[in-house]
Amino acid sequence: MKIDVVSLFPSYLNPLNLSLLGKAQEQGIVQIAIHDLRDWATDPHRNVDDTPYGGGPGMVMSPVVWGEALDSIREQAVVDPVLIIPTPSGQPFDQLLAATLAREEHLVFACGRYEGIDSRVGVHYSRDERWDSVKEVSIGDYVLAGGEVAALVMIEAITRLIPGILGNPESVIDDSFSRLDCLVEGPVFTKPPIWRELEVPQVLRSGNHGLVNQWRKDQAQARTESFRPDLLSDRAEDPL
Ligand code: 6GU
Repeated sequence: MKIDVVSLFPSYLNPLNLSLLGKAQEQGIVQIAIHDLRDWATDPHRNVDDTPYGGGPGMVMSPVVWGEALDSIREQAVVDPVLIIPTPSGQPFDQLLAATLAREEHLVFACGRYEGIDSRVGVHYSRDERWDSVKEVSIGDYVLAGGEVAALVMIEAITRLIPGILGNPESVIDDSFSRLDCLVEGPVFTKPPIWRELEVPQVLRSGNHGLVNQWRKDQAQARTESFRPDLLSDRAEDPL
């Protein structure tokens, strides 16, 4: 998978070279390129934003600069990329969307700052048949200062679903939100069996796999009921 990220603060994306993703890049499973949006600014001050039409606070990022950046990335591409625009007003990012995007060959993240990117950018590229699709995506109900951290979150969630990236493919299947029953996961324990007077539940040390599985299901159900009742009412389908 090829991933391009365009940002005014390229060093925000440095963590992509660490850990699992760093290894995946060395192995050639994923190729990540970070681009500085300002490289495509053409005016003498290399501005990338301007005041909003209709008034109001803050600045809006220029469609002209974004157009140059995204066209030039498309020129280098070998397949039609998916354009992802992180924004708190987008569709919710969830495990189903992560799994869908994990099957794509080329993703381009356009990270906005300030009050966001001129809305015509998304409209233009969704009409451009040289792009597979455009998705405006939010990672949750809160506002970040820019799209960079949201892109990091999405890239981590997406790439760990690519075959060959995780050491143990089974650990993907068992994660919260990816199981058949769409529950969050229950508690986990390791040695020692007693730590600061807290004991690991006896059933987990019983060696009875049937009892262990039933206990884990019950725990997952209880935890979901208390923290995420919305997951139980939606009956969301299995993403994998
Ligand atoms: Cl994708 N971007 C920003 N700036 N804030 C957010 C977000 C994205 N998702 C939640 N809050």
